[in-house]
Amino acid sequence: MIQALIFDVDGTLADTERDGHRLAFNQAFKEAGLDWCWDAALYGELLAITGGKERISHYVQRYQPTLADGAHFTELLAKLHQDKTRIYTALLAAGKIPLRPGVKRLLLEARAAGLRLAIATTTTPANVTALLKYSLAEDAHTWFEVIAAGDIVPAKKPAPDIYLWALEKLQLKAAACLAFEDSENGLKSSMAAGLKTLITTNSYTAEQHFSGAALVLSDLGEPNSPSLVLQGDLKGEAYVNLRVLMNL
Ligand code: XBP
Ligand code: MG
Repeated sequence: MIQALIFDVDGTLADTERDGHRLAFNQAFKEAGLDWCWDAALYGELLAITGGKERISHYVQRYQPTLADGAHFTELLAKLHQDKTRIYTALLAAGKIPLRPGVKRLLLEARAAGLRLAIATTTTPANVTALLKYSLAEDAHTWFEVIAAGDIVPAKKPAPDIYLWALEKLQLKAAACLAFEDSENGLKSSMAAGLKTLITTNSYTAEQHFSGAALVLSDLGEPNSPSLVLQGDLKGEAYVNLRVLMNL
């Protein structure tokens, strides 16, 4: 019997990457006087590296190698990421990043049915609380019993660490939970933690491989705009509701 739902954040709760995180990275680079500009295509490549700090390091190693071994790179990296997080949370506070279809509806249904909620994400904790507060509800961070985010685990997705940490805090076995993800890195992480996983894709992940996922959909859907099934079977339902989850 499913007792808890564990949600990824970026790409799953909201489509945050192309028009959110990416713009914040670029603005932080500009404020630092760097002429780095991650266009949508390059950012799609860089998303293979999870974690903003790790992503910047990867970019520097690949495209700005002379900077990579500079003595001050560590400080520069920390400052760039702090600035980026400030800029990104301001974007969220301005209400610029809406939730994806069906997310609020399913969360409310799950809460009404007494299901426990958790988050397992690579992103920085401040980004999670800001997204929940400004795009879901003022007190929405209290809806989630566990918010497993960012650097609290040594290895980011696709490693299972962040999901194992969330399961530990929930004191639940993987079989009692369902994971919601958007990317191949995320699916690898949740499956390595033993979790049945529902995927909703987006423009950056639509072409990725999701073998092993319980369902792959365009989104969670709404009564007036059904989910598109890309892999698996909604068993006659038009969008993801609790019946769908219990039948997985
Ligand atoms: C997505 C990520 C994060 C974000 C950027 O996390 O990999 O790194 O792209 O956020 P998930 P930070 O899909 O697991 O939610 O800069 O705070 O890392
Ligand atoms: Mg994601």
